[in-house]
Amino acid sequence: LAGLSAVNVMAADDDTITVGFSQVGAESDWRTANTESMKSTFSEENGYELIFDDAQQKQENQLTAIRNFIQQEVDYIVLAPVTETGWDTVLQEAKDAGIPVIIVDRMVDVSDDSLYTAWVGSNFKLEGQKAMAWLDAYLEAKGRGDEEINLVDIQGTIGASAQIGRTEGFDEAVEAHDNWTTLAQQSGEFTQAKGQEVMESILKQSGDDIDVVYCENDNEAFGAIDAIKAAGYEVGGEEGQILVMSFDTTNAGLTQTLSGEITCDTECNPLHGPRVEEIIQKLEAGEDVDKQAYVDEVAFAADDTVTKVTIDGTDYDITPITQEIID
Ligand code: GYE
Repeated sequence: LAGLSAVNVMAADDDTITVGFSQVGAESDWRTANTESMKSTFSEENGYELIFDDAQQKQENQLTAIRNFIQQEVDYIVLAPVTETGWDTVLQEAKDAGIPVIIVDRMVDVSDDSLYTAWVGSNFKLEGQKAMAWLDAYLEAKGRGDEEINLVDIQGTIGASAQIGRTEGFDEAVEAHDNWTTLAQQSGEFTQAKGQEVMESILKQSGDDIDVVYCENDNEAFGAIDAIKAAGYEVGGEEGQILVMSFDTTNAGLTQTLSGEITCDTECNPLHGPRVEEIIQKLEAGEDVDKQAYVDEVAFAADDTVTKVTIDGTDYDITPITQEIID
């Protein structure tokens, strides 16, 4: 019996898949949910050993983490890259070591696509386009379609796919409207503290002129809303108020949408653990995997003024938020 159980233990050990995960940091609620999804998926009881590294939003820390994973001869490297560029050398090292790399969430911009095996994440540009199409339809429905509208963009971490795509969606929509003007465009680094700080300084310069604040994630929106209220302005979707938009649809973000402080919150799904696991299981079985896979996402609004937008011929629902959806 003793011998048998020893064999069983050995067999279990051999089956264990070691995954090194280089995570961006813990800058936002979205990120926390993403980390939890990865940790609960790649658990011991599911047959994995997860080596988790938090890079504190610094690429140099991610480079070190990946090199450590290579040295530890992990079976798979999973990378949530802070920015898009600067990965060629280290990914070549992983490739030379024969370790498959799966990119998750944000994208990498590499000269040679064979430097990673697969990517899964969101279409950040489409998120931005949906949000701005909602704004366009919303202002139109409120009879403000021809009014001069002044916008502020609190950007994410500069160079991150989530920032690049959402900023592109914003810029293109502003360019398409003669009566829309960008008053300020500055990074809030995807954090509440920086979102608040940036908003405070923009309010000092041009508080009375701001119509819309486009925050590139929920945590920035929380900080911006605090700053707006502290400066004596009202947030909301009516004329005379500052309309706040956001991304991520975290619990707290949707709660602020329900209260009307965020007027539109566009979804960005953080639950990538099972998606990455599916890729790994397919690779284990010798099956092909998609090189790139986008997650389907929706958007929520404080009310039902606009319930649908159309982008490049495709319709997207905008759902009025309710407490049941948050629960
Ligand atoms: O929107 C933000 C987080 O890359 C999609 O990173 C992610 C973004 C997310 O800090 O909250």
